[in-house]
Amino acid sequence: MKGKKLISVIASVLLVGAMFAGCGSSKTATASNGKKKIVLGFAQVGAESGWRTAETNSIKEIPKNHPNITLKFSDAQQKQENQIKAIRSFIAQKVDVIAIDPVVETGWDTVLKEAKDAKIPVIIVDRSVNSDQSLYKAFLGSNMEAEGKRAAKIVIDHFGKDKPCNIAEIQGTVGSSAAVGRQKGFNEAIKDYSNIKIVKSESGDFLRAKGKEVMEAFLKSSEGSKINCLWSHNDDMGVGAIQAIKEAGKKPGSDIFIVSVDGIKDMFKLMSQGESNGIVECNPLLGPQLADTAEAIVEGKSIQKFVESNEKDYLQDQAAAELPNRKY
Ligand code: GYE
Repeated sequence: MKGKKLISVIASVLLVGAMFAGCGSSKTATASNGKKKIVLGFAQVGAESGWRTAETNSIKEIPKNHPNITLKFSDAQQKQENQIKAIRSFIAQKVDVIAIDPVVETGWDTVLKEAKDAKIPVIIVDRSVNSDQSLYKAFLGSNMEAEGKRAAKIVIDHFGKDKPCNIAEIQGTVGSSAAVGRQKGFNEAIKDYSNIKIVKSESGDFLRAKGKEVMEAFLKSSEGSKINCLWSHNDDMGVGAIQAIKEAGKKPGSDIFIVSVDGIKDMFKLMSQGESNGIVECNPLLGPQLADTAEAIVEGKSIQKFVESNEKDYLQDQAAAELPNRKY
């Protein structure tokens, strides 16, 4: 009896060992918090804006609150080829989950298929891809088109149906879902207002310095003197443009009505000083959601495919009260 029991114990130990051996190293172990150990590779866009820094910080916080998660972080400096390289290296390292914040919408099919073939689940974060939805497990982020519509509503509420509104648009990174979606949503919302026109439009690549340069050129152009509204796809470019407006001897927030997206402290500060008019918030604090989703996938739990962020809009008279609450 005793001998048989011992043999069956040894057999089950061997069996369990064999089962784990097939699962790859990090999946075998449990962390101090009792959860499965996960290696998460995150392919970040770059460090182009205050929003991006806030998102990076939020994601880098993950291992503090989830000791079972090890983060491998890569910064692509706004170049898709660098992101693809990072993803391939995560695949080679056999990470458990890959998260991608894709700089542009197109060109991901091949590398997403490579991850799928390697049986590594992918989560798309913040910006979307236009690849087949079967190539990733979930998308966490904002509805960019809705953000464009929300920005347009602030402009429409101010100018109405009669006041002439000549808009200078500073676009984000060309081909990024954030720029494509925001532009589409905004243009759709203003199309029935013949008084509201986009007179200038150019990309500032979501960068503060480029936003300033682009606005300087707009103001110097032949349409410069009629611009009375600025629609900036992000706050940083708006902050740069405000500088250019002041240097051109105009008053931002009154001579030129200003709306931008993100909700960074710097823009709230300017708005509380009367130098901007509306902020469409876009939530960069995606770390906690990303961690929960990665865990759920690894544990085989069912997850929501599209998780949209919760966001608000702010007008000038709300800026001072909101400023101390801003987390980024
Ligand atoms: O608005 C901008 C950043 O993808 C939502 O990227 C993000 C955008 C954000 O550079 O500031």
